[in-house]
Amino acid sequence: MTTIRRLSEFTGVEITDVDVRGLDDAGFRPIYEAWLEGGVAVVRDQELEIADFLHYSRRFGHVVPHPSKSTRHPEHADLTVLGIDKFNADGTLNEAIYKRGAAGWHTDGAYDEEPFKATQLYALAVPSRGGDTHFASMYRAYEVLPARLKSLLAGRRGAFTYGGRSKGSDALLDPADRDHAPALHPLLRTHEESGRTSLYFDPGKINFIEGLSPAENTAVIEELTALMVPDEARYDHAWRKGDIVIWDNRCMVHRAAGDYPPAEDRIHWRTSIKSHDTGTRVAAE
Ligand SMILES: O=C(O)CCC(=O)C(=O)O
Ligand SMILES: [Fe+2]
Repeated sequence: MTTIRRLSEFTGVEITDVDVRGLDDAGFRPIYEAWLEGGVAVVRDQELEIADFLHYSRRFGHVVPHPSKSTRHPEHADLTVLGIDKFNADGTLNEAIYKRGAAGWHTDGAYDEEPFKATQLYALAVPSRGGDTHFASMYRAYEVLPARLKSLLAGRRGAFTYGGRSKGSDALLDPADRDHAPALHPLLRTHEESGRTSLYFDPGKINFIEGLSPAENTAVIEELTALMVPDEARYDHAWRKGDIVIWDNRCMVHRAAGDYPPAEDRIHWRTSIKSHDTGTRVAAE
């Protein structure tokens, strides 16, 4: 009998006593509903082959190839492999691989007109210490946002690109896939399934907020970066081998801790999931 419990007040649910390979629609429904409610769902103790993981991922939406072609699985374009090829030919650590997702709080795919609905990871190898993934509810961020910022952001869109305002942060993209026009998204976002409002902000991908002067932009982006994650909105996930973790990019932010011993393996399969079958803009060559 599937067991579901909350992991923290605002973020995360844990699901145990289930084998996702054998789920029918009735068995999946409570998992999906708990995920919508908690924003992050952790399913423990799974033993999956690639086909099982892809099949289970497709229950949440359309699995699409991620624009970072260099880290796709060679036989399955829909699958990214995180944490392999971590060392360069000269033995130095490849920081873009090791620190992937660790530059700061972010939401996956904000650079796309249709950002990823969800991202799902499956843990194949877990280091002896460190390597957590941190999550935070942007519903909660919105709730406690100062009224001044709520009214400033209401009706405004942010302009997002893969590399944002800093140079070099698109190192995992092929050169031809860089420099796309920004995608515009409302900064206060209504979730299409829950109907709830969240903050939608990504400090590493935002370029500017519509209608603000350059000085106001810098000030507001810095202020949002500083306050977007209230302590109580967080859930830090300590990985166990066999965990499946899925997060809702529409209302959650996350980051990798990026702090595990580099000589150890930390390997995940990852799927990137959209609501609609549009593919990713930069991947649609
Ligand atoms: O490896 C992690 O903990 C998260 C990496 C990340 O940000 C992602 O896969 O989107
Ligand atoms: Fe990410």
